[in-house]
Amino acid sequence: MSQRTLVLLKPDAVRRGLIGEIIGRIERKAGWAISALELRNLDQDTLEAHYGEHKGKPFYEPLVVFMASGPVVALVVEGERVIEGMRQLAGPTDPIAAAPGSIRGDFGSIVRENLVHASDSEESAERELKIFFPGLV
Ligand code: RTP
Ligand code: MG
Repeated sequence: MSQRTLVLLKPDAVRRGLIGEIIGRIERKAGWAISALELRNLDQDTLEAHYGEHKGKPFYEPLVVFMASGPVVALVVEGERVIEGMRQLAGPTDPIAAAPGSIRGDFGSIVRENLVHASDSEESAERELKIFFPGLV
């Protein structure tokens, strides 16, 4: 089942020079392809639309400040079961709980600065892709 998902390399990943490392892992996955890619700074409206589900939670404000602290790389990745697969590649939200071999498990230790975002369901992917790549057909 071919799907599309939104991946963000968060500002910590860009600052730490991990763009190539992370994109390399995505590229090496058989049957997946990157179909859009852009380095950009996220404005408040985009962040509110993207992380609106977390508004009101204690981590929301610092999360938005962090996500606006530098450029992110936004990617569309498509391929076989890519939504579930990208979540597996990223690992759980808390990098200390993430297994070595996953992106968060290999490179992270802080819950907020956990390197990557990946859509968590088909509905989220559809919603998020419209926010970041509205021209996508
Ligand atoms: P994401 O949406 O970024 O792919 O991450 P996720 O699904 O694994 O985690 P989610 O619950 O959606 O949380 C979104 C992001 O908020 C930050 N966070 N900080 N307790 C905390 O300080 C806390 N909890 C979450 C993380 O950057 C998380 O990825
Ligand atoms: Mg999430």
